[in-house]
Amino acid sequence: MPAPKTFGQQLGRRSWAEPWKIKMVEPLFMTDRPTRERTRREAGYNTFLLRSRDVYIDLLTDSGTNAMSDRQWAGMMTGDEAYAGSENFYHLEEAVQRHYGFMHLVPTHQGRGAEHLISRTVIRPGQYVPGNMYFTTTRLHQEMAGGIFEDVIVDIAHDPQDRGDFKGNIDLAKLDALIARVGASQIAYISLAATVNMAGGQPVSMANARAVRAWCDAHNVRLFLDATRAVENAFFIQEREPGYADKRVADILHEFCSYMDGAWMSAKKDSLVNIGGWVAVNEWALFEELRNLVVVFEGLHTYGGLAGRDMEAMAIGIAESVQDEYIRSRIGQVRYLGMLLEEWGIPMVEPVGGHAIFLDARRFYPHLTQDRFPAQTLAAELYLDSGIRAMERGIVSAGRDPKTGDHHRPKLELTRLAIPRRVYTQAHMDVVAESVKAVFDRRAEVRGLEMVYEPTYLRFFQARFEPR
Ligand code: P70
Repeated sequence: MPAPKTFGQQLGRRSWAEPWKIKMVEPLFMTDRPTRERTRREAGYNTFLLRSRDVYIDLLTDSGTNAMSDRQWAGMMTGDEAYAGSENFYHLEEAVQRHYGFMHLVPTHQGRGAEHLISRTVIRPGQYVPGNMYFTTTRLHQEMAGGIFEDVIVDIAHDPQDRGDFKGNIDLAKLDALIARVGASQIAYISLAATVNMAGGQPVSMANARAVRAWCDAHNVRLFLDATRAVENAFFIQEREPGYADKRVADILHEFCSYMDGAWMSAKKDSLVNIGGWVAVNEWALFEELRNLVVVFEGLHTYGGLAGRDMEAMAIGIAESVQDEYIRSRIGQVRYLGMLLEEWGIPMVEPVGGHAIFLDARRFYPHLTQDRFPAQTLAAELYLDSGIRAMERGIVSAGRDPKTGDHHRPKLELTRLAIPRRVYTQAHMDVVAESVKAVFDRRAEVRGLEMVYEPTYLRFFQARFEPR
C-alpha cells in the first residue's frame, strides 16, 4: 500500500483546517436501505416530506441549519424580551449599519417576511421586476404584489459548464431592452441577488454592481439587494476581481452594499443563525412604510416576529460571518466536495459556488426528459443510497407560469447539496462524495418520477411523486 497522503499533500500544499473546534455534538443516525425505501415512498419521493430522524447527512439546505458559536449562545442568554424597544434590536441595528451600511432596519422572522414587505411597498400592480434569475419565494412575493418578474441575468448563468468567474451578473443589454419595451416608470426596481442561489451560488462582481447602480441612476430606478449570501459573494470578489485581493471581506461587503438603495435578508444563511431576517433601506419615507406594514404581518418594528435572543444571536453572527478566515474555510469546504466530484467526472455546475454543490441532473440522467423530473429523481436516489438529503432545483421548483398555467421549464435542472455552516466535517464530505459516485454508477437503471399531487403555491415543498 502506498503511504497515505492528506488532501493537502495530494495537492502539493500544506493542509488547512477550520478556524474553530467543536464544543458540543449531536449524534447522527444511519438507517438501512429497506427502511429508506419505505420512508422515501411515504414521503412521496419528496425530500421536504422526510422526517429528519430518517436522514443521515442533511444537505437539504444551508438555511437555518448553521451551528452557532459559544458567543452567540452566550448572547442568547442576554435576550431582552421586552415587547418594545428591546436592547437586542439596537445591537442588531448597529451590526447591520456597520457591516451592510444601511441606515434604517426592520427585522422580520425570516427572508420571505422581508420579501413580502418590500414587494408590497415598492411594486405597483403591472410593473416589471427585473432580477438576476428568479428565486422561488422572491418571485412569488413579487408576483403576489402584482409584479412581473423578468430574468436579466447573463446568459452563461444558464450553462452549467461555462466556467465564468461572475455568472451571477446582470446583463445590462437585457435591462436596456426591457426599458425600451416598457418604459422606466413600469420598472418597480431592480432585484439583485448576490450570490445567485438558483444559478448554483454564483457571484456578482463589484464592477457589475457599480454598473447597475449607474444604470439605475440614469433611469431613476431603485436597486435592492437580496443580501442572503452577500458575504459569500464578497469572498468571490476578493478572490477573483482585480483590485480586491488585499481588501477584507468586511470592507468588500460594505462597498457592495453602498451601491444599493436597500436590501432584504434571510439571516438563516450568511449570518450563522437558525432563524431571522430583515429589510433595511436608506430612504426615510420608504422605511416608514415598511415599519408600518411590519406590525400587520410580523410584529412590532423592534422585533418583527423574533425573540430578543434571536436578534442578539444575529447581531453576533453578522460580525463572525465577515471574518476572512471563517469565510475562506466555509467556501473551502464546499470546494473540497466539489473537487472530489469533479475529479470523478460527476456532472455539476461549474465553477463551484458559495453554499452548495449543484449536480447537473440533465447530464446525470441524459435518458430522462424534464417531464420525468430528473433532479427530483436524483435527490430520491441519493437518499435511498445513503440517507443523504438533497433538494430539487429544477422544473418542480420553477413552478408554473401564472398567465399560461404551463410548467416553467428552466434550463437548469439541478439537485442541490447545500452545506450547512460549521456543522459537518471533511469526513462527512467524503461520505457524501462516495454516495454521489455510487448513484452515478447506477444511473442507467433509473426511470424517473411522475407527479401525483401538486399544491398551488411553491409546489416543490409539498408535491408528491411516484416512480415511473
Ligand atoms: C434555501 C433557502 C431562502 C432564500 C434564498 C434567497 C436567495 C430569499 C430566501 C428566503 C430556503 C428555501 C426557500 C425556498 C425554497 C427552498 C428553500 N432559501 N432569498 O434553502 O428566505 O427561507 O428565510 O424565508 O436562498 O435556499 P427564508
